[in-house]
Amino acid sequence: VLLATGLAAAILAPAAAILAPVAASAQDIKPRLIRFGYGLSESSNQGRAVKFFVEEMSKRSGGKLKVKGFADASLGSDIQMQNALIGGAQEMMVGSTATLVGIVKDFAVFDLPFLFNNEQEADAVFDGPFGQKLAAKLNDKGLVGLVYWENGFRNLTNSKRPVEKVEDLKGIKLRVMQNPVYIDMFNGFGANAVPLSFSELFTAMETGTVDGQENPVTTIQSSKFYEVQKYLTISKHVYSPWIVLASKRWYDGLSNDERKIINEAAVASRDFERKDSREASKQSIAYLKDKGMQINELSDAELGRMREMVKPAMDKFAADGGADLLNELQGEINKVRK
Ligand code: TK8
Repeated sequence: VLLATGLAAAILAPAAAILAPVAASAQDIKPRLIRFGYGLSESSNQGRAVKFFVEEMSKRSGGKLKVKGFADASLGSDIQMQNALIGGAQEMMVGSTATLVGIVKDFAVFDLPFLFNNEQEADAVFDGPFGQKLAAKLNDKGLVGLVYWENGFRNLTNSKRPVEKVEDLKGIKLRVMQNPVYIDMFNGFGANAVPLSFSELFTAMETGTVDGQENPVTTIQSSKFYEVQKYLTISKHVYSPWIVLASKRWYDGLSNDERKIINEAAVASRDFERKDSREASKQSIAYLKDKGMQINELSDAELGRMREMVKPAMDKFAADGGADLLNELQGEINKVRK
C-alpha cells in the first residue's frame, strides 16, 4: 500500500504542482473549526487582529480552516484558556505572556520594568532568537507559541487621586496580573497589589474591590475603564506583549500544509496587529481626556526614583535563578540600541 501510495504521489506530484496556484485543494487541508479565545472586546485592538487572523486563515485555506473568535474571556481567563489548550479542549488563544509564568517561569523576565525604551527594541527582541527561545519552552508544556503581538506600554489608572510621585500610590489597592514580578513591583512602590484575572477587573473597580489597575491606553479605552477610573498616569513602566498560542496536542495532529497556513497567517496577524495598535494608541489619550479622565505624565526624575525603588524586585528575580536570563535579555536589547 505504501509503495502504491508513493508511486501515485510521484505520478500526481507534477500535476499537483501545476494546479497548486489555482486550487488549495491540492494541499492537505481538512475542514476544521478552530476556537480562538481572547480577553478583550471585539472592538479592541485584540479583537480587530483576531478578525484579521480569521480572514487570513479562510483566504489561505480556501475557506476550510474556519476560525471562530471568542471575545471578552467568554471561553475563560488567560490562565483558564491556557489550561484548555494544554488539555486539547480549545485550539487557540491570545493573551498576556505575564500569565504564563506558572507554566514557563522564564516569561517573568518580560515583566521586569523599564527594560525597553520603545516598540522597535521590543519587536527585535520578541521576533529574534531570545523571544523564539522562550516561546519554544512552551512545547514541553503542551503549548505552541506562534507569534508575539503588542499589548503595549502599561500605564496606571485609579479612582483615588492623581499619581504624580510614587508616594501617591501608597495604600492604593491596585489590581495586577497574576504574576509575582508585578506583585513585588507594586508592593515595592507602596501600593497594595491585588492579583486578579483581567476578566474580573472591571467589576472589581466598579465595586471598589480595587482602586486601580495598569494597562496600555488602548485597553483602558476599549474596556471602558474610564467609566470607573478618574486618574490616568502615563508611566510606561513595562512593555507588555501578547502571545498567540495553539494547543500542542491539536497542532501536532495537523498536516504540514495546515501548520504552514497557521504559521504564516499568525505572522501576517502580528504585522497587522502591531501597526493597528500603534495607530490606535495615538488617538487614545485624546479620547480618554474627552471621556473625563484626568491625565498626567510622570517626570523623568520620578521615573528615575521608581527605577531605584524597583531594584529589590529585580534583585529577587535575579537571585531566584533569573540572573543569566536577564543578562541575556539586556544584551539583546543593547544589540538593537547600537
Ligand atoms: C487580556 C489580558 C490583558 C492584560 C491584563 O486577557 O491582564 O491586564 O494586559 O491584556 O491579557
